[in-house]
Amino acid sequence: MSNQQTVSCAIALGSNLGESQQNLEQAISQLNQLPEITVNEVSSWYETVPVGPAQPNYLNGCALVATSLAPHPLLDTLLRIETQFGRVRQKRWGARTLDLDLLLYEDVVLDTPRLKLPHPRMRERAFVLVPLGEIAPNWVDPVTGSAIAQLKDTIDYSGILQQL
Ligand code: A4P
Ligand code: MG
Repeated sequence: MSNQQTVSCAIALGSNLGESQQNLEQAISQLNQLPEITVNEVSSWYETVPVGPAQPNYLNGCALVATSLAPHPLLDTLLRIETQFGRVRQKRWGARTLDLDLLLYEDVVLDTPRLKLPHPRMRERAFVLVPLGEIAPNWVDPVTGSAIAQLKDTIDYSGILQQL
């Protein structure tokens, strides 16, 4: 990625089907192998209670990356990697081998049919804010003006079962 302008992004990872920890770790290494993406930080993995319909517990985590990709091409890259892991979209909020969500792209605020930034549900979710708070506590959410560490203080942590 030398000589290219890069931006900082936060990505959420989740899996509750198959070998979840292996899926998450392989997804990180696939991201890092792309010339347009460098993974700079990865949180711990957390076992979490599913939000939404009954399904197996999740493993969740977050990563900070530098990328030369614009927001939509970055989303396309994340969706492509999900598909490589055999993810089949059945129902919304259903079980999945790999979910990669784009949480933050610098301080960009975007509301398009395919991509919303920051991720619209990140502020209410312990399975996002706990791992993100580990690696980016001072990142300010451009919508609320609150740092991740502050947002983290406003939520219920009971869905976080253990830190691996
Ligand atoms: N999309 C729009 N904005 C974004 C963004 N910032 N990042 C669009 C990623 N995608 C974004 O996503 C549906 C579409 O959202 C994408 O095609 C993209 O164009 P999806 O991954 O197919 O569907 P989904 O993940 O089932 O739905 P959604 O609404 O993204 O669900 P969430 O909010 O991601 O929740 N419980 C625990 N404990 N841990 C989890 O990780 N995840 C979910 C899914 C539910 N419960 C969970 C967990
Ligand atoms: Mg998703």
